[in-house]
Amino acid sequence: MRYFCILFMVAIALVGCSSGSNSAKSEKQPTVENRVTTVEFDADSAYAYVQAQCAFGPRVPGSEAHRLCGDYLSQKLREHGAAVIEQRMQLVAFDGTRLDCRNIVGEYNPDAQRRILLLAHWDCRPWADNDPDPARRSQPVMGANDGASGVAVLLEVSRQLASRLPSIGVDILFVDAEDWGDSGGGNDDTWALGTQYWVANPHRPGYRPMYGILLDMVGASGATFAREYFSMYYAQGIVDEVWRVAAEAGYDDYFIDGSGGAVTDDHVFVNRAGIPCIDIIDQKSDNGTGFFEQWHTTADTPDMIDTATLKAVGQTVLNVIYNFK
Ligand code: AHN
Ligand code: ZN
Repeated sequence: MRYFCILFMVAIALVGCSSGSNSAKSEKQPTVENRVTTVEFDADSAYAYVQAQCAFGPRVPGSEAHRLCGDYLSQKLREHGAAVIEQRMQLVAFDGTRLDCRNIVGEYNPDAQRRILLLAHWDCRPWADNDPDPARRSQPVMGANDGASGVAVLLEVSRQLASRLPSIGVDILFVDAEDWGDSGGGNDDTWALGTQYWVANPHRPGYRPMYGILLDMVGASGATFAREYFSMYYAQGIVDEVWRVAAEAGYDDYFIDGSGGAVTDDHVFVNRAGIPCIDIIDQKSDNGTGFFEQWHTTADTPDMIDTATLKAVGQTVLNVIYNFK
């Protein structure tokens, strides 16, 4: 009798569950092929990581804010269960400045053969040379969007990885000294110095992930991620897959179908080293700079970050990781 009662209660519970979820469900039933992950990207948590970075001040290489924020990023990755490797190096900028720099890697499943690389630059540009006010152009940028947004999304991704380890290996790479480049000189190699160093000195000899995903300026309100030119040139299959996963989750207003301009960004140097790497980057064709309105100005501050944009990018990255076949 007792067994019967238990069975009866289980049956009631099951009926209750299925009818409850059915009532809110749309016509389309998920199939095994297109089921999405249950791992939820928390955009409020990501936003808090933007604020935390900006609270140090502009993370310009050589500054106290830079040093303290580097420690903070390493510590967060460790807290989130990653094995952390730091690269410390001195790099020489195009203007001759010696920069004390640090690349930070957080590894998940370090022994897995099949790996994905996720990267973002964590440094800030030392000059807001695009500021409308000439008096402010020698001040550093806060880099809430240009820098902190990509790092924040990846910190939240790392927090989720800690709670549910994926089947593949994941490496989160925070690169330094992306933004000390020469905006007038036409020399692309003055940008992405931290990534150029990492390519020449990988954190593990012979490091070969299947592909990389770079996040750059992924927090502005109304952001759109067109298919960036170098990403398509080197890694079209990855662009197609990531944009498909984004659309499947309902983020096709962000991950638009159009082709974007060519951006000299960290991914270019990763691609040149033979690792296919795409750039998820907000481009604006109606703006003189090609980027968001506050790009390389003193107005690149946390108030212009939109959690809906962080969510679109972060959830897409998580779905790519957990639905890897
Ligand atoms: C150039 O403007 C040459 N590259 C843009 C890369 C960049 C700057 N990303 C963030 N800040
Ligand atoms: Zn920049």
